[in-house]
Amino acid sequence: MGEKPVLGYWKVRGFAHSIRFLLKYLNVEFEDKYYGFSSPPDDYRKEWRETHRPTLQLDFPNIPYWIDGEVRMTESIPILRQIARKYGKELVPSDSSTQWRVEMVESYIVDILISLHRLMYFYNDQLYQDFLKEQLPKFQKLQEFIGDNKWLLGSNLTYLDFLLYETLYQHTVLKADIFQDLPRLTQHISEFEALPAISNYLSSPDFLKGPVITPGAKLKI
Ligand SMILES: N[C@@H](CCC(=O)N[C@@H](CS)C(=O)NCC(=O)O)C(=O)O
Repeated sequence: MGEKPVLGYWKVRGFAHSIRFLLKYLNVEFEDKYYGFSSPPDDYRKEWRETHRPTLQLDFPNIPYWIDGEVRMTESIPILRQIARKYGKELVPSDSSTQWRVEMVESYIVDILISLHRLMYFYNDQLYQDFLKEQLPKFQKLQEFIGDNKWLLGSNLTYLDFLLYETLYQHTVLKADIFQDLPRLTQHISEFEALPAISNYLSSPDFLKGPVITPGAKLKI
């Protein structure tokens, strides 16, 4: 038996939680390696950067990282895809003629998630108001895109539902009623949470409920 794969990330949800949900859903045994915040809050990256980052033999050292046998990689979305391809092929749409749709929506959701993180890092009231004004129409478009589908891309759950769920969830931590006029998105959250493997994980002692973001952010949620 080889060593267990390792997912390395801060002890926050951030860019890693969709990956953690995917691994738990697929029942992959892995080490969920947390990097804590033992350095002073204004320099919380110090220990990771000086002690761990240089030793991991990663092409582009960063976190989250994923080490699984020969695979030593960073970049959260490629990690999500890699895990789905290796452990959950049924979660990867296989119709190459619609691959463009999959990649388009993936990129669209990543932008939404990054905008949220940027807001938290540079937070002020004006930015928050502007953020809501820009973000809500994007969610409206996502709701239209899902339409009557059971899941984001159709009747089958895909790896992108993991990314969508986590992106939606993090926005509800920012503003609990953010999706009050977008019932299809609220429904996606509850249906995802009701998947047996996800519901078990959510109530297990392993599950990290928060925080969403690292201590470097102005808005600490
Ligand atoms: N594009 C990368 C971004 C990764 C990233 O920004 N990591 C942040 C936390 S979310 C970090 O603190 N990295 C540690 C470092 O820069 O050493 C991804 O999607 O994984």
